[in-house]
Amino acid sequence: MKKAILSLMILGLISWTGCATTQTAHDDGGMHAPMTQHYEDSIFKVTENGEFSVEVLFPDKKVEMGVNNVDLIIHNKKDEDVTGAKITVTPWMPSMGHGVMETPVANEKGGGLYNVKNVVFSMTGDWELRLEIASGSTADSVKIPLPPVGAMGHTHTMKAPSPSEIDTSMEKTSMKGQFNVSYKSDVHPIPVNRLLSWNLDVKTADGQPVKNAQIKILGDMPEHGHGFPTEPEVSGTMEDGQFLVEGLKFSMPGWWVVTFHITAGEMMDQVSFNLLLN
Ligand SMILES: [Cu+2]
Repeated sequence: MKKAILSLMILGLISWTGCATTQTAHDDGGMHAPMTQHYEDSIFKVTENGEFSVEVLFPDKKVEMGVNNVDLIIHNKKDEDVTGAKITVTPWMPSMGHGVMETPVANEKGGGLYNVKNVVFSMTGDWELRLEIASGSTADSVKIPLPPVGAMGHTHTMKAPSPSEIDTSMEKTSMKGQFNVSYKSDVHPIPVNRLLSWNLDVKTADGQPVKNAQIKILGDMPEHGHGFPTEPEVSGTMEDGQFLVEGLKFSMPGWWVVTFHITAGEMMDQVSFNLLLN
């Protein structure tokens, strides 16, 4: 049983690709039906008294001996983001009955996301994260077993570039050079966790507005391997070359890539925009 859970978690860690799905958690005994796992690649656990759910993600795609970086996503009983929580994180090695000297610090990023730097695993083996979470008058704790530390040997091919290397321009030429595309968001700077509409401007390489294009949109968080929580749509042409994108929602801060696949007559091309959200 324990083995099965572990290998599930390892599978989860290895398959960093995939889309965001909202799944009902299987390990809550059905007692907290509204709590769901939001991210396919996370380790999901409900706290001891059922007050919170926690999802653990490793933004660096690895769990290894030494210093690790951990993202925690906290939801309450109603499956709402928990903001302003006080979180104590203790890396614990159950088999050895010890923790570590270094105390990791959780930094709130908004939208229920907390980043914990300096999570130190001082040796290889099986570790767990012990969390104490307090929000308002509610407090609860949870022990989250992690995939074996140091046994992964898995380096993910997609190394996240540093923010300074990411081109965040809002106007771009498509991959094959067929279109010049730019976007405008109805709310700017782009907020997290809010429904947005974009106005997409599509022109041919020589500057002519594009008529009757079919446009598909895809969202991705390369560091987390998940996409949009919603299904945004390009709802049609407003006038030649102007398209309305509705239902966009960025569920968390960080690096997002929004890709548009554009088909117009004989032309077919794609363009990706990078966004760094706070
Ligand atoms: Cu994410």
